[in-house]
Amino acid sequence: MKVFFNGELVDQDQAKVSVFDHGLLYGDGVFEGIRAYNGRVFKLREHVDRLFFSAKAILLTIPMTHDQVCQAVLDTCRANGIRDGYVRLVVTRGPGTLGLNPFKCVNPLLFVIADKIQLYPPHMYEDGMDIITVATTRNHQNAVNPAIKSLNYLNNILAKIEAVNCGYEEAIMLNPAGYVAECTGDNIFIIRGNSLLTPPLEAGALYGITRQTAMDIASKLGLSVSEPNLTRYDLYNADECFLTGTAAEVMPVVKIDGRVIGSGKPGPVTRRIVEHYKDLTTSSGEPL
Ligand code: PXG
Repeated sequence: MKVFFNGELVDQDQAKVSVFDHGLLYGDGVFEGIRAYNGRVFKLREHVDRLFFSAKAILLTIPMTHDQVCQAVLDTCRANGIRDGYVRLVVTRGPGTLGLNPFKCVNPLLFVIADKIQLYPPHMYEDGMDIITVATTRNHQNAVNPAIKSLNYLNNILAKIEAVNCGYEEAIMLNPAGYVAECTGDNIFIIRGNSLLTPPLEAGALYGITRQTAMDIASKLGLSVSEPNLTRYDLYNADECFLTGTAAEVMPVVKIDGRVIGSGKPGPVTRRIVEHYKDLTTSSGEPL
């Protein structure tokens, strides 16, 4: 496998990160997870935009232009013959001293891995997922703002541990005010009548690329789309529920905290959104 590393494509065993890299020592860096479908990289510009916004928020200078980063993603996919796959794009603060000060790191590191991913068992896309709310709250926006897709994912990992320990694949995280924020690696949506609802970004949701795509699809289908604060009561009493993420795609949810959602099967509106999402992923994107 070829990895784009420090400006060039190298063999994977040449792609080695220093133990002094602050990405490793402190989780100081940002990343993106991007998908390729049918020989096209889906929503590449949107992902690279978000990478630059995350980097700006942590005062990290990406050592390449926006266009160069897009090109590096395409080159890495091509070098590995990827037509359907998953890209991990990472920028770390780079090697520095054994101290927090990021200004002592002078060479940020950018690398791109193009590989495969299977996040959830395939039957869950048919049967729907059963999820729970966990005790770990989403980071406060004045701590590590959840809008930053940083290498510091411990907040989400702690929630994931709770979910997996209880036998679940995914968990709902509330924000410090008690409203629904999102899941550990996915955004959350409910359908109520003709309305699609999802927590606002300020509730602690990541600006998900799939989230935006689902909202666009729902508008085209004639649903009213809004972003109100949601409580668990709203989730329990929804007609339908689903999760979105680049890796997860659109995942129906049929049970939350033991409460059956709607009919207990993936709902008709969710199924239509899934179909439209599949059409979009296979017909749009930057060609490889
Ligand atoms: N919320 C969080 C916290 C995420 O990390 C999403 C929502 C969905 O965003 P997109 O833009 O992908 O629609 C994410 C992204 C994994 C994994 O291995 C998950 C994500 C990214 C990379 C890896 O579970 N989720």
